[in-house]
Order: sequence, then C-alpha cells, then structure tokens
Amino acid sequence: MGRGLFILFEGCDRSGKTTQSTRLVKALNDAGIKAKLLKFPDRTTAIGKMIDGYLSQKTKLDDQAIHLLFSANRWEAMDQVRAELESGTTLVVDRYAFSGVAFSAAKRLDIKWCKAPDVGLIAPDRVYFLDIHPDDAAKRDGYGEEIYEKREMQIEVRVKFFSMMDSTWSIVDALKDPDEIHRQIMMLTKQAFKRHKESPAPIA
Ligand code: T5A
Ligand code: NA
Repeated sequence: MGRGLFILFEGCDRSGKTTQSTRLVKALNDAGIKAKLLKFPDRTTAIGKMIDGYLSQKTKLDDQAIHLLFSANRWEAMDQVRAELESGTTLVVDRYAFSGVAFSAAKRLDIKWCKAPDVGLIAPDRVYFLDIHPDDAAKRDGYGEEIYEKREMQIEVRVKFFSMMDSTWSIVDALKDPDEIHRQIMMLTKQAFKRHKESPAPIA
C-alpha cells in the first residue's frame, strides 16, 4: 500500500476551513479511503495551551515568541504525521506553516525570519486556499473574538498568502455555497490521488 496524501486547507479567518476540511475527511472515509483530520494550532498540547491563551487574549507574548510557539506546535506533531502518512492514511490539515508565516509577516516580522523555523516540516501534496475578502468574512458567525480578527490584519494576511502560492495550491472561492465548495474540493482531491497513483512521490 502506498503512502497517504498530505492535504492542507489555508485561508483567512472564518473562510470555512474547518467546515470544509471536516467534510472532506468524512467523504474520503465514506469512500473507503483512510483519512484523518489534523488542526493547527493544536490547542490540546502544553504548547497549544500557551497559544490558546494568546489567541483568546488572556495572556500576552511578544511577536517572535508566539511565532516560534506556533512552529513548535507543528514540530511536535511531525513524528505522528510521518507515521500516519507512511501507514497509508491521508491527512487533511486545517492550517499549517503558511498560516504561521502569513500572520507573523502581516505583523511586519521579516518574512525570511518567519519561514526559517518551519524549514524541514513535511511538505504538502496539495493546498486548498479558501479565498474570502475579510469584509465578507466579518459577516460570518463568531468573527472578532480572537486577536487577529481585525480588518487591516486580515487584508495583509491575505496578501502574504498570495505571495507564497505555487503550483501545489488551488484557489477556491469561499463565498460559494458550502455544497458547491465541497464538490470542487472533492474533484481536486480525486485529481491529486490520480496524479499520485500515476507518479508516486515520496514524503517530502
Ligand atoms: N495562526 C495559526 C497563526 O498566527 N500562526 C499559525 O502558525 C497558525 C497555525 C487561530 C488563529 O491562529 C492564527 C490564525 C488564526 O487567526 P484557528 O484555530 O484555525 O486559528 O481559527 P478558528 O477560529 O478555528 O478558525 P477560523 O476563524 O479560521 O474559521 P474557519 O475554520 O476558516 O471557518 P469555519 O469553517 O469555522 O466557518 C466560519 C463560519 O462561517 C460559516 C460557518 O458555518 C461558521 O459559522 N461558513 C459559511 N457561511 C457561508 N458560506 C460558506 N461557504 C461557509 N462556510 C463556513
Ligand atoms: Na477553524
């Protein structure tokens, strides 16, 4: 049996990443494909609890310190990620290192410095970018509760995401109906499995 695929969802806050990543895992499982959902930040670990305190504005941390904690929170999951992929499980990930870089660089930290701690993390096979203008995202439930959910910040984050895109990314219109977005993501995922079957690439 081959390895699983490593598929990421990225996007600005409230773009629908949790909704769509959850639906994708369920649809893959229903189709008999072994798949699991992961989420970063993983707020359940000791590092994740520090991140949660910062995001919910209970504690303060300087920009560099919180950036490194987000990266460490990914590194602490890497052994498990590798083992799952090798065992043939496809991992669908709700945010990853691109969020790490986009949010910190949007705060004017040097982008090269922001990328450095994540160098060597397992690279994705596909990235689905749920694209929404922050003004539209702000109309959705629950917006504005966490530290980064502010208009100027989100506009800058979106610019940073666009600056990092390459051929592994697909831009998905996040304003569409959730069912339509899900269908598009299923189509993209089927293509990714087909390509991987035709020319299998090792875990990068
Ligand atoms: N961060 C993260 C960093 O700074 N560095 C890092 O390294 C990482 C990994 C928390 C913050 O941390 C920052 C980025 C974030 O600011 P989080 O825990 O992923 O990151 O944030 P959450 O609050 O969990 O998630 P988001 O706010 O990003 O929301 P989602 O998951 O994009 O959106 P979702 O699916 O929860 O949907 C939001 C609302 O919209 C509705 C949903 O029902 C829900 O009410 N909705 C739709 N409505 C209309 N049409 C659609 N197509 C819809 N899809 C969903
Ligand atoms: Na989410």
